[in-house]
Amino acid sequence: MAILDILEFPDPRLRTVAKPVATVDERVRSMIADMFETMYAAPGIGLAATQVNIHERIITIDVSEDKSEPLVFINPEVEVLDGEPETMQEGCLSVPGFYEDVTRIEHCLVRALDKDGNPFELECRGLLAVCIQHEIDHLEGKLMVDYVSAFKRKRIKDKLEKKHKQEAKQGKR
Ligand code: QAP
Ligand code: CO
Repeated sequence: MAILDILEFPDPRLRTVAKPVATVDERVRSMIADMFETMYAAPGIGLAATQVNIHERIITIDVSEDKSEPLVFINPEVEVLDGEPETMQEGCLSVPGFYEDVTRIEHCLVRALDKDGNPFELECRGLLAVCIQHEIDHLEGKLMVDYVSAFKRKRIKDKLEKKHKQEAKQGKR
């Protein structure tokens, strides 16, 4: 297992549209193990493969209090169930230090493959529903910052670019 580097906004690689996983094999399961290790170490509640520069449709999530409920979604499809939009403050490991209001439907049905390649369905509400939609956005090259004003997005970009320059100077990147 390994902790992978997480790409940070405005890295253009975060805009890649991920490809479906053709076969769920040991190669895929090994990437999933690395994604969980990376997500738990961060610590985060959700990670899309795109964020660790793997452009395949894989998501790891654990929204439990004690990090005891790992969920894997391969080739996920989401169907919005209720028309009830909810606004929640979201964070993102690829946009560290920033939390922004995003409005999403908080009840959805997800269809995906599990780590053995078997199809399953999961009805999601609340934080899990929000998180899965946030992570599926990553697989489409879409980011939380795309939901805020251009002015705010520019400010976030400038601040993160400044941080990246400082880290480069200190040999961290
Ligand atoms: C996505 O995000 C999410 O800024 C998962 O400095 C978050 O795990 C969906 C994190 C909230 C819905 C609601 C963010 C860690 C983790 C940071 C995360 C940071 C350290 C974010
Ligand atoms: Co994110």
